[in-house]
Amino acid sequence: VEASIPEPLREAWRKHSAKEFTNKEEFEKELVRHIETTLARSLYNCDELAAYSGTALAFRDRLIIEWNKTQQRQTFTDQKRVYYLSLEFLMGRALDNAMLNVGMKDAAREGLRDLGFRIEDVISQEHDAALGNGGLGRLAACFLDSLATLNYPAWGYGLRYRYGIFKQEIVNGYQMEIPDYWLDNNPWEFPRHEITVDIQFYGSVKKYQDENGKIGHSWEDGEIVQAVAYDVPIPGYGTKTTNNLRLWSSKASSGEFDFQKFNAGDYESAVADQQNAETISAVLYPNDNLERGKELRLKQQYFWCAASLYDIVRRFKKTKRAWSEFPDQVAIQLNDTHPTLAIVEMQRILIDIEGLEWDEAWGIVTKTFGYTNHTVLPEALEKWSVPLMQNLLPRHLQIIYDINLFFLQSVEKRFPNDRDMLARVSIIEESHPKMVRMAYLAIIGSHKVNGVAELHSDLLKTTLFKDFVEIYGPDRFTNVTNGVTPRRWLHQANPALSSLIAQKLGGHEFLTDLTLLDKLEAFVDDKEFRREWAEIKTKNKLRLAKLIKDTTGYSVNPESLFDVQVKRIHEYKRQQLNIFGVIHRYLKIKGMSNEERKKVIPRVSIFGGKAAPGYWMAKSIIHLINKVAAVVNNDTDVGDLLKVIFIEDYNVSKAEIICPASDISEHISTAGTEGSGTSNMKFVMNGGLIIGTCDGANIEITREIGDQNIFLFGNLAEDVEDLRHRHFYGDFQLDPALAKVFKAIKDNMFGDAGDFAALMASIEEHGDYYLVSDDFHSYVTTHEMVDEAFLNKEEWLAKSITSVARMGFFSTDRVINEYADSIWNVEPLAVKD
Ligand code: 6GP
Repeated sequence: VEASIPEPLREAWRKHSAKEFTNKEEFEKELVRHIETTLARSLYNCDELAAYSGTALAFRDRLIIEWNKTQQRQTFTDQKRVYYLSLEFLMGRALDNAMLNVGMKDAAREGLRDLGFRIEDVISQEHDAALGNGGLGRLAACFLDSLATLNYPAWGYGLRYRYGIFKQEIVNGYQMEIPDYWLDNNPWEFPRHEITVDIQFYGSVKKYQDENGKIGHSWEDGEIVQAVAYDVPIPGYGTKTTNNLRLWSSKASSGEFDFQKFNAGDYESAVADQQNAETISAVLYPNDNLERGKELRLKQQYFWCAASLYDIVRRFKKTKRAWSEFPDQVAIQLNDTHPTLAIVEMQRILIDIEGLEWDEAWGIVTKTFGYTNHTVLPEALEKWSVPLMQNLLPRHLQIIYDINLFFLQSVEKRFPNDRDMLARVSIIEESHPKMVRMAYLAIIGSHKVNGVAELHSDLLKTTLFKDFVEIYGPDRFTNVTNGVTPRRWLHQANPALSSLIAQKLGGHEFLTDLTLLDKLEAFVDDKEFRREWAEIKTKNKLRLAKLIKDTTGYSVNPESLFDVQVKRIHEYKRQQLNIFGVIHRYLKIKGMSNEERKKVIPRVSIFGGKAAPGYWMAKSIIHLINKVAAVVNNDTDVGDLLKVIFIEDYNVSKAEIICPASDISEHISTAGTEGSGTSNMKFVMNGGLIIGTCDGANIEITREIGDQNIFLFGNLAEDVEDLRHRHFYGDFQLDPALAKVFKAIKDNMFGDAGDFAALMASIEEHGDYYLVSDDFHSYVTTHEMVDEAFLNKEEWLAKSITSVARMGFFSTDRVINEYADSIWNVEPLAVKD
């Protein structure tokens, strides 16, 4: 408040206060001004990149004006805010989204055209903001869009990685990882060099007695690293609300440490310290659904949690409210267990710094936090070694032990003499070394725990967190089925479809109330509508065919059935099942007579996705796909009947081209392994059908769109354990059709079979954990049904339209409203003009 301009002088300010451009003319003026002054370029020196930067800066001005007003409004009304803590925000590009959300894309298109630029070329200059791995990070990005669109007072908190997820190149069929330095020409962030927090690591804990004889703990010495805030404005669609995503960047503290070294003439080591500090926010860990327990990762987690909490607490303290009101003002959502240390840090702030008693503090903490689990895969569940934590965060480890002690005492009371139960639910796993089970800590420190689809949430309650359901009762555990934002995944990715729908429904209201799509069903039998629907799909397939040509050199026929599987490469997601299916198809075609070949539905099998750099099995799956592509695509005997494409460097902006272009997409994880899946929703929303297992949100998609509109196959989740058990005891027979596929691979049809030996052995010899063989027959016969159905164009179109009409449930607007009602207890803040 002390920095504000005195009231009598504010008139001068208001007279010149920044104004938004509101039409093409004003946009052009801003564009040219930014290019000439901010960028120091001229009309003789303005390429597409400069046009992009100028356009982005003009829109950034608009966003930041509304950002300022939104923040003032939220501070003034001072109602409860939501803080979404996520180590990943997979945002993709910002410009197109900003133009559509503020509703000025047409003005920009015309303004750019006046200067000789095509808006599509300008938009594609932008580097993706890829601060995430896959589903979990993209979900966070969709949430931010919905939070702003629905006018919730909400902040995202994350890390400002200098390197996002690596860029993938395919060299001789192998994945290579290239660092993704993305911060040059990034106009979307505002550095806040004045907003810094000192974060402590290492050191030791001293116990002391204050003047009243009360015991306290102080965390002393160690290293200090500074967190600097970078703010990214998040515009809502069709609203003035512009929320904030605050990303922390690490740098050496300017405190005594360095000065001592400088003064001692130790310049080099002072600079080395600085570099050391900067490594904390240097790089995103490239693992999806896999944890590696690296110390630097734990440092990232604490650094980001501590900085964010300091910020949240500072904002709360300005209101001068009693601590007991904290949970009425603040809801903090933990995106997976990555931010679980925030629970411990909050308890530390309250007891060590603010002087509250343990019980009162713990009551505040548990009312504040909610925890979302995204996976049941054991290899993804975080555990941190006790010695590592002891060294890095000595006071936090003590607090964790205390939390555990009080928790186990309460369990003991409820379940006397059940030692097994105590061992099972203890936050500390009694292994060598001992480990801190972060999911258990997150459950104990939160008032709500949710899974991300019905089946997933049920599995959490009946398997992973079963004991905790007994201890706390079922009410702490809930489900919030995922969604996607229709603004990016329908309107932005598929403008033609969005405008056809708007034409039929009389406007774009469906973009903020997706249930309105159901009105489309009335037009299913409308011949002209179907024709337009089909034409849009064809154009989208042509757009993808061009991307394929430009990036792989292969030509594909847009009349073919486009069959797409794009997502992180993981054994549980079973791209291996898909590529074995493709080989099966290839062998079948090779064995056909010319007459038989005439009946084959031409198909393009499209893959995309990154493997974690250390995940060998996933990398060999990518290798196999590329080897199969090289053989099949060059086999003139097969021609257009089958093409295999691996699109390298799958990312958000490629997804925007791929999703609208599929006829069918594959969501074929082993039943019970996929939390939800969200690309399944994107594909269906764009009129693609899906082939999938009864897993994750596929089940709820089926319920909504009807089982005649989806191709389901494979074993059910309830049978998986039994099958695995049987395999383990030797009861396993390789599916005969799959055996032929393996034979072809072993005969070196796709290059050196040795390269794929481990992949085949995992199925033939090592128990087929992901049930590839068990599901193979049902998978290939279901694909035959897909071919059959595709023959009947009219039926297919009816399925496509009906499915889109019934996808209203899968908007993140519905998701966010559910979190707001059942977990956060927050209200939107109405915006008046
Ligand atoms: C993913 C799940 O695998 C996916 O099924 C879900 O749709 C998505 O989260 C969003 O909820 N999980 C991750 O990406 C992950 O790394 C630790 O989980």
